[in-house]
Amino acid sequence: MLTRRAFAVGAGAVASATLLDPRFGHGELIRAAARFDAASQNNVVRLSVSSGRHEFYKGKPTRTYGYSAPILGPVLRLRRGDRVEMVVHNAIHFPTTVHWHGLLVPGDADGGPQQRINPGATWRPVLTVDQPAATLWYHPHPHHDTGRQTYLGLAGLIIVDDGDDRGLPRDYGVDDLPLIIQDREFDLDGSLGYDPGQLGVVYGVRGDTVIVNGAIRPTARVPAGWVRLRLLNAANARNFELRFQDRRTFYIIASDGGFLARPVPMSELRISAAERFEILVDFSNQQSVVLETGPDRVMGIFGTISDSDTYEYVPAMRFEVGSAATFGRLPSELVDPGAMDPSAAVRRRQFVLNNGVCGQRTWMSEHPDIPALVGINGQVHDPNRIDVETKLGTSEIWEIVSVGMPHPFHVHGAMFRVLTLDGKPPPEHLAGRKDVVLVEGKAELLVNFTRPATREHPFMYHCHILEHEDAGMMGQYTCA
Ligand SMILES: [Cu+2]
Repeated sequence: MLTRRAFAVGAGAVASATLLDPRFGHGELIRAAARFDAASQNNVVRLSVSSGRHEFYKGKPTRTYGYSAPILGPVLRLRRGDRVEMVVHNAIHFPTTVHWHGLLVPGDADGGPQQRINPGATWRPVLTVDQPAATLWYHPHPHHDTGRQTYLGLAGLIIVDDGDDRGLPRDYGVDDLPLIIQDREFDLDGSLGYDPGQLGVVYGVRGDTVIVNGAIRPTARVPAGWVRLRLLNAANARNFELRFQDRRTFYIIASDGGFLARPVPMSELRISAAERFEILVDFSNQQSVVLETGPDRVMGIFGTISDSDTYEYVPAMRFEVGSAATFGRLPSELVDPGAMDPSAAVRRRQFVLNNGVCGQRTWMSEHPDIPALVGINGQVHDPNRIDVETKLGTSEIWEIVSVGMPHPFHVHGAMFRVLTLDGKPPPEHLAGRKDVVLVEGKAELLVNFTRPATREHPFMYHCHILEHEDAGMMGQYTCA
């Protein structure tokens, strides 16, 4: 019988995380991933947006933000079919919002910039969970302050469980591990500050240190069998290029919106800002292995990840393998994604994502401190302007064009399928249901509108480089 035990071991897993190298900080791998099982709390989940202190480097605590934690937040497990009341209290000194990224809920529950939670206030949306199993996340979305609040620690994972585990690993904290991957730049005293500067606004804020679940180069102990990793890129801007140091093959089983048609073998995976992938990794050879990331290739010299400005790969974390195998089988099929039918689209729209590099046309940013030059279709975000009106229950083809540099494009309140990337069909691991995609040149997306949004509470679409979003590379749409 399947029991809650599968999701009840998060706390115990803290002890299993160990240190790779004391110079590189703590190995508190699972600390940030304590889990709230909504159903076990009568589907009332309380989150406190709070400030705290966290030691990325031992003995050098720094100011951070977290959801009911010093940094990051609990993994929220929600069950399909449930109605979950979220009770979100803002205990920091700045207005915030909480956006349920990838969760298909109406605009008035989505947590966009309109759902401002002032300091001391509490927001109580009720979320009706009705979508296939998927790995989603939550993060702040306030006007002009999303980059800073996320950088200082606000992000957490959501697991939607639809009751069919498809025989996949699901022993949370043991063979089913969430990995929230980010990059940060620390001062010499181990402190974390957020100061985008002009370069950070143009290219997005990047750091030379990879953190996983809020820890620098942590270690996870895993059983000698197949292990499921739920990867989230929660960086402000960086695309990670992930591979195992021994170049082993792993299998992508799910992307943003849920399972792929079948496991897709790969040995290197690019994961863009806000994207999620679930992968299966075989540890049955019992060899310890390092997960590493390369430079952000699409960013040229601005994409290096090590402090020596090289194009080398750097370690993100390490896996140590125990002896007990738990799960021993790779499924051949996962889910039928259904056919894509672009001919059903009721209209086509184009969105040109501009930023001011490479001699592009410039205009004033909405951001008071930033003379930056970003927008969509020549306009910076205006909260009083509805950019697009869609019809509930229809599909549209959205053509996204990146100018100046590649942009990860995200749509709230809807899932899409990628029809083409630069005129070609997408690779298999990008062919499932998604809510964010890195657009290097041009992409065509078939967007399916299934949730309503009013003029008072519209859905957003935007670049998920948070400094671009804060500076106005964002629009909003209604759905009725
Ligand atoms: Cu962008």
